[in-house]
Amino acid sequence: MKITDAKVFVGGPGKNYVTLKIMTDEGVYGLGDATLNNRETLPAKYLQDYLIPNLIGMDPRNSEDIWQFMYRGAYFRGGPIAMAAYGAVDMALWDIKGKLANMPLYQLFGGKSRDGAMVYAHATGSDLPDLMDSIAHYIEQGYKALRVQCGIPGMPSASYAVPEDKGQGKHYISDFRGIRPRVEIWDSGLYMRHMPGALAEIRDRFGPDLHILHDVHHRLLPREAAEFAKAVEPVGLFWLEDPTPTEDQEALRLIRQHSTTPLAIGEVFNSIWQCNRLIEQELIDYIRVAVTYAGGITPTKRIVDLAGLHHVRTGFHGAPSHSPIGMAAQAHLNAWAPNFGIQEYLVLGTPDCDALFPSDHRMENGMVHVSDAPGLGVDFDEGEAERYSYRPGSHPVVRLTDGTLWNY
Ligand code: GCO
Ligand code: MG
Repeated sequence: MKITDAKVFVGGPGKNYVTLKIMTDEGVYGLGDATLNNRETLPAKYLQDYLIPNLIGMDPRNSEDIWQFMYRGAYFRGGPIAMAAYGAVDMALWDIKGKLANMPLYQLFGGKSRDGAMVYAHATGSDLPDLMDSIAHYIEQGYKALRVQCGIPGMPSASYAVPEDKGQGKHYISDFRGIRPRVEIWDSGLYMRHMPGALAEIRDRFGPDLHILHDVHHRLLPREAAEFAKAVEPVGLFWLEDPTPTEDQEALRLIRQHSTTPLAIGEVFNSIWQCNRLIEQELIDYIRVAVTYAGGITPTKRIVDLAGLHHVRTGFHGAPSHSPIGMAAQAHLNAWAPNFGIQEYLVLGTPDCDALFPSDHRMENGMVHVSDAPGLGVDFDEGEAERYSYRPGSHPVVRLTDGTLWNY
């Protein structure tokens, strides 16, 4: 069996999804996702210029050897762009394998460990009362877990993932006004004074059963993060996410020494080598990698297995920028993983997105139920894809009140 051709598409409804389609001489094709938010053209180029010319003629069933060829075979290997490109190839090869076996992917991993995988959505508000309304709205829809973010009184501009005005969503995932980023102003002191009390009020209002998550988005210093994690202990968070920038992993030890608040890290990691120590030393509770830019199913499954040895559970990244193809790969891992924790899930549900990526993965009452179709269980409509093309976008940049550049 041979790979005969492969194509890359960039675009989608309100997103620049990077979709790979690998064709074979037996007519079976596989789909993969290389979407790297706001850098989408780069994994696409890596696929077109370097990977696809090498893949043609290879046996698509040898997904392990092909992964090693892409990773070890590249002298300058790894990094988010290359890993997103390898990830798309790896997903597409697993898709082909599942279709050849006539089995959904979770069966190839070891079968189902659960009927539905709990997900969380993003509740957000320009201020605390606005956030309370957003939480109530999601609870009505059956969500059991919510990430909660709100505007901070006195903050010179809206902060991470928070709308400027009451009742509005916010396009913080991509700002398609162009390649030059907007600037957000950040003050850690204001945040530290407001947010623990806000989280406590949320707990009081919604009771003990709601799983409350909160994302600091890499903005605190290690000592501040330790203080924050300790202050929010009585709230009983499901997790506190990215309290500090991820490069300095010793910071997690300081936070751990001062608090039992569960910690979730890893949405920007693209390799097991970036999280193996954090996992082995049990400095985190949830690993947040995404199957797309962690290099695909093959390496992500290794991370999940390592995590399982150390009581670390999964909480795969699933920001709105993720394509239904990457989310489908995660749905299969979530159905199987003995150490599944939760899944961030915001992608499906718009008619345009469903038309581009038809699938029967189902979301009901805050749980994802994985498709039983062979392979990934998601398709790609090339006719629909013609409606879309790449639009340049950017994340905001963050500055402190004195102008110093900070972590977005
Ligand atoms: C999350 C993330 C995202 C990121 C986004 C950047 O927890 O979902 O922090 O919201 O900001 O993925 O592209
Ligand atoms: Mg996050």
